[in-house]
Amino acid sequence: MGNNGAGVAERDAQRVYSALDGFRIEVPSWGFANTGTRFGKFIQGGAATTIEEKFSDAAQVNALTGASPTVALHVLWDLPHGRADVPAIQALEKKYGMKSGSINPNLFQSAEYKYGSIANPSAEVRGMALKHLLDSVAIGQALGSKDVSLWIADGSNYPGTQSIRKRIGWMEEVLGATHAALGEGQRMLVEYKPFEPAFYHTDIADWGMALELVRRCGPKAKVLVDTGHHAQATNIEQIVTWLLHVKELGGFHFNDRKYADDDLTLGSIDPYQVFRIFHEILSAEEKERADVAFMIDQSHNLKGKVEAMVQTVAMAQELYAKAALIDQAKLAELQQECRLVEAEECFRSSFWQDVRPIVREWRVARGLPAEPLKALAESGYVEKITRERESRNARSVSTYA
Ligand code: AOS
Ligand code: ZN
Ligand code: ZN
Ligand code: ZN
Repeated sequence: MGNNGAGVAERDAQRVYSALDGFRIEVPSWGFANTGTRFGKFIQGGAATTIEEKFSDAAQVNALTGASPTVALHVLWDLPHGRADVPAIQALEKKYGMKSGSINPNLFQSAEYKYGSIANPSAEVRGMALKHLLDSVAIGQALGSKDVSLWIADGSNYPGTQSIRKRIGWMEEVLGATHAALGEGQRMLVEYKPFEPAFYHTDIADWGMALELVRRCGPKAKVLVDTGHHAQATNIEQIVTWLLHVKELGGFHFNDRKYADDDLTLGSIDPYQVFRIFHEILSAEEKERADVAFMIDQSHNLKGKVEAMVQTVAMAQELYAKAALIDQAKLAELQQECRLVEAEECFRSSFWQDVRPIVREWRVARGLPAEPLKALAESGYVEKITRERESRNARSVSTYA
């Protein structure tokens, strides 16, 4: 019995170690910047206002968790001069020991995009959107980053005001031309979202539309699942399983939500859902899951930016470790024999197992702090950046007043 217990503990530790050794999750540059809601922006003394500060914060998260060596960049906010900024970004990569991750074009902020970007009725505006996409592809190429990650905010607010059908054709054209420009090893990820900013129809509203578009584009286009971009009660892990099955899952934007696209901390509302998604990924074939990019897309307007990001990565590691504990062979057998209650117990007992001791051991074994959040507090990093950045952030408050 005692031996058996030790054997189980050993097996669990092995599963967790190998899962966490391979676990990477990208942090978003915009997650360190001042953000708010449509009602206003709350300025934080320690928020990053320059690309260097974002790299510094991301590097801090990586140093504490060992899981986030890449930072997602936003073309307009981080590379306002486009390709000309590439050498500066490369210098920051070197200085902070980080790599540029996904490149995120911005097709939603310019006044020209009022009626859409790649689905705008105006050929001129669509041309402008395409040019921005091609610039983004070139930036990705120059930085050696793999993914150009597209979120298309296009849509309309009232029935009958736009031709949904024509807009499909326009999107196909622009996305096809973007795909054609992708270099060796580059991909484009297409994100869907049911509403917001558009409230009647969004041009890429769900995974069916995204899947059809990426299939028409070609092999380098894949679907991106943002966990906050579904109608309530949607079975997200089922969508994930389908996308894995048809080999079109490119990656994730992880976050949690209570109501809509709330962009809250991963697992803060429904950790069981994250566990279920991780389970589907871990039970897929190695080659199916190899190319799935994990990214965080969160916006913390009340929590401290760096603390929230460390908390998120640590949470992701714990939930991934829990999913890795599932006895896949045993579960398959129980499912096959339709032993329902036993199958459910096998599944959920891994969710309820406290993996924190093993994860802590893994962190120490890999030369990382046992408690990333505690280590952050002890490091004084947040106080230091707040001192350094406070006055600049205070000035940005006055521009909002
Ligand atoms: C918007 O709702 C999407 O989730 C975007 O992925 C994301 O917030 C954006 O790409 C940041 O530019
Ligand atoms: Zn997103
Ligand atoms: Zn989201
Ligand atoms: Zn979103």
